[in-house]
Amino acid sequence: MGHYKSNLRDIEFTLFEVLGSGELLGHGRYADFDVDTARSILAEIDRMSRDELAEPYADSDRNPPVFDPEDGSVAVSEPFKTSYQALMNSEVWRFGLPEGLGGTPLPLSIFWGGAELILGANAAAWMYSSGPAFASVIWNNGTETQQRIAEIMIERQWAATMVLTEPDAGSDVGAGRARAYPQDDGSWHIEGVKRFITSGEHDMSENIVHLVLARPVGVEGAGGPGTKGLSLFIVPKFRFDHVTGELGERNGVRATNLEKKMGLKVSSTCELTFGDGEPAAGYLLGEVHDGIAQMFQVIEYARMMVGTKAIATLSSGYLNALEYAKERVQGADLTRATDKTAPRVTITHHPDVRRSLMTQKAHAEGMRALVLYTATMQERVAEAAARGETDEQAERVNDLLLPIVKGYGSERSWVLLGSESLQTFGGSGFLQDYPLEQYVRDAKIDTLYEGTTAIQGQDLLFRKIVKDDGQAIGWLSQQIRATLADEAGGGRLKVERELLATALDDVQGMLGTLVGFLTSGDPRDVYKVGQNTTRFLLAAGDLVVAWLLVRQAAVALSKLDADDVTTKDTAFYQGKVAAAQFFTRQVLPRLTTERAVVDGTDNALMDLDEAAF
Ligand code: ST9
Ligand code: FAD
Repeated sequence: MGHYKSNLRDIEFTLFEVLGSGELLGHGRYADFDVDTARSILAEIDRMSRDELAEPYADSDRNPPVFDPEDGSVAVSEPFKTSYQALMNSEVWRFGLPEGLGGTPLPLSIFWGGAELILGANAAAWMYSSGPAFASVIWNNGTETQQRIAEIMIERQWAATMVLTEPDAGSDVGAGRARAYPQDDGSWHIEGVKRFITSGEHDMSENIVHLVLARPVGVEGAGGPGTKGLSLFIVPKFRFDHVTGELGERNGVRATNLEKKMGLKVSSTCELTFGDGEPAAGYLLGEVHDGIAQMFQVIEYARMMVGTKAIATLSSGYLNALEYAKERVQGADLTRATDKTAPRVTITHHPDVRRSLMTQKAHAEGMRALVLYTATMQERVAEAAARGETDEQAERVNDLLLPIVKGYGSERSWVLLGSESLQTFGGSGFLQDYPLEQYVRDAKIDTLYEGTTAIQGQDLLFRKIVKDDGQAIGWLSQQIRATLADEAGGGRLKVERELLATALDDVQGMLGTLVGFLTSGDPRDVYKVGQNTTRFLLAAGDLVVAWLLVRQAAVALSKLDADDVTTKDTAFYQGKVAAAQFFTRQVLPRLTTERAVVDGTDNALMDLDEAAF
């Protein structure tokens, strides 16, 4: 059995029984699909994920890619290559592409449901296989010639990367020093050193296309300070004929280091040096100097992906822990703890293990709902675009939720994987006999790349709430209030609704306090905000997850009321109700304390001499 334990039942429940993802199917762009087709696609992705994709998970951790400093090459292990090739051959990547580029339309909520399965089984394979997705960014933003490059990338299955970070420019992308020099033939020469580049070098595709942020030199109206002065360049590893795709000479971009990492080892993380003694030719994307906005199209997708990866890992961690707990016999039932002759029981009988398991279940399933709900916003945006319209509200709500998916999703997942999922195994969890220790190592990165949690917290508060004039969060609060007023589930969810109402008040109270600091007129009060952005991000995440769990519980209760519910479904739906009850009763009350902390914030921390730390 592979390491990966998927939860297709919960994905399908959330998509088709709660979010109504099936309603888009059977007409318009999705005339060829019905819910059964969608279910069979997910079932096939599930099978592939548990089999071919999960297969080399441990092996590729123990046998990570090997760097040859002589020629800057990176060799990936054979078992991983087989898995990667299975993913490429499955062509699931077509579901994410524009139709003009050979894409197969699929509602985005179903797409992200499938993505969870792949990311949970082998996230690195998904990352290496992102060439087609990157091609779609070139397709959407590029000139006609560059659109042909996008087609070539698909035809020849080229890999691709996103290249922002430099030794002195991590969170602060605008501090980047890489330069771009215009050439007479319309191309550019890139010079500089980038670091931490995922899939920056490997031997699984004949070419790698780097999307590189660099500052143009000597160009009027471009190349100023900060992120706005950055432009986005297409820089291939090998030059190529832009019509036929035939490879030409090696371009001057080389891997000059391969990082040795705590986890996610099979994903190569490279230092890339551009233009050191040989020109690194690049092409300005779309012939416009709009680099940071173009790169954020990639970043938004990647933040969704990272949050989904984290949550998928927690879900599999939980299901592994559950299986272990059902079999591990240790100790007597607590009611007979003093009776030394009492029969020994499986650890699922111990209240503390049950607390731990339900903590994992409620978070994993609630955060899955968060991912899929966010995807329905992206779906609305895409559907409107297909009609030649814009759905501004869905755009805003998606923007609001992305830092929660990424920031909250990764923080909660990584912490719970260590503190609860691994812990359930006792000392065995610390061993490589089980996947948990690798899950913990592989999931830690999710709080770091694509913007650290601190950056997600600031993004949420300053950009997605304050700059948005509170429009998206106002709309979301109304949705939560609608659930509070709703009778679904009847009196059986009365307590849960009351707890949810208190949590909503707490989060709104926190926000009110933070906005008060911002508008106090004292410039130093922004420090009080800065001390609380991560706290607020996590509180907002708890609130949204609780809301979605209560909605799920209401659906589950109505299903339980039906006459024809099977035994298996009864257990499933009871589990959904239990998760909502647990989360609202055991997690939400903490928000009242968090609110008190926010309200009581002063600047003592900022006044403290650094020497006192
Ligand atoms: C990394 C990769 O870590 C790790 C995993 C790699 C996996 C690879 C596989 C991924 C597959 C991807 C495939 C692509 C598929 C795509 C398909 C799509 C169809 N939202 O606030 P300002 C923009 S990579 C949108 O002043 P500062 C906006 O244009 C490294 N846009 O920022 C704005 O202008 P305006 C990741 C946003 O103070 C402009 O930026 N590194 C957003 O200059 C300036 O905004 C990081 O993530 C947003 N949320 O710079 C860096 N925010 O306001 C983290 C900004 O006029 N650091 N823009 O609209 C940050 O995010 C910083 O806050 C900062 C600050 C750099 C933005
Ligand atoms: P720093 O920015 O130096 O941050 C250090 C600490 O300070 C963090 O805790 C951070 O939260 C905090 N901090 C920094 N600034 C602020 C602030 N203004 N307010 C509050 N706190 C702050 N980059 C790419 O371009 N492409 C890739 O493909 C890619 N893949 C990666 C893969 C891996 C395995 C790793 C480790 C990194 C990757 N990165 C990639 C880089 C990644 O995005 C950065 O590491 C990340 O954005 C953080 O930058 P940094 O490491 O320089 O940390």
